[in-house]
Amino acid sequence: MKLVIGNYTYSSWSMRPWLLMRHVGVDFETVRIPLFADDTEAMLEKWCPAKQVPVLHDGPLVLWDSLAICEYIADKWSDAGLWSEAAADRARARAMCAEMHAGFRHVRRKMPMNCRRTVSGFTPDLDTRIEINRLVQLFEDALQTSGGPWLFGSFGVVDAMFAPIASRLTTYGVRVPDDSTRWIQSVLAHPAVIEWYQLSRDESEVIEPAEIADA
Ligand SMILES: N[C@@H](CCC(=O)N[C@@H](CS)C(=O)NCC(=O)O)C(=O)O
Repeated sequence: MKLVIGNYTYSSWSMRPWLLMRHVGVDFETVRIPLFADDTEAMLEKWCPAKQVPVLHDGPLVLWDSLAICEYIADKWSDAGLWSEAAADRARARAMCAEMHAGFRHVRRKMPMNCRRTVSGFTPDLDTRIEINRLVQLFEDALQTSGGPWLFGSFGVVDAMFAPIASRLTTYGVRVPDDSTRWIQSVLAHPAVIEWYQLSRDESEVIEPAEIADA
């Protein structure tokens, strides 16, 4: 299998399936396409039908969307328990993933993922604050129902889908309630996340729009 991704530092959609695949122990090769570089267009043309990352190549199968890749891994490694056993929990986790996949556009635009640094003095604007509050509500509800340490008890697709949010909240120094803080700490301590951050630190590309200035 080959997983085509963007920059470790900035590509939050790439991070999600990559973490899940590392977590499960899938044997795969990473193809990295640095975004906004001279050869990005040609590389996307070669590997990515929708000209976006991530893309999974598994033999003849080409899957061009982060959530679809996570679903495929959860199906193929069904023993890994990447979705909750109980139908109601599974449905709630899927609703959270769908909300993440389709929403939080202010958080995504104004708090770009940046695994290489922290930003001091960041103050979210009102739209971003409203979305952060919604994220916290989702985390607190899931964690209080499951008892943690992961959103639905054990690590699953939903934790991988929200892992870049844990990264962003840390980068921008956003304070959240205790249960959410503990979940963020668990995400940052996950071996796959530690490896991703190390690979990010090894990168040298800088994408200026994703570099928010300290206040
Ligand atoms: N819905 C897609 C979104 C993927 C996406 O927006 N990827 C960004 C990088 S994180 C990208 O490929 N940008 C390059 C471009 O649009 O030219 C998914 O979830 O996989």
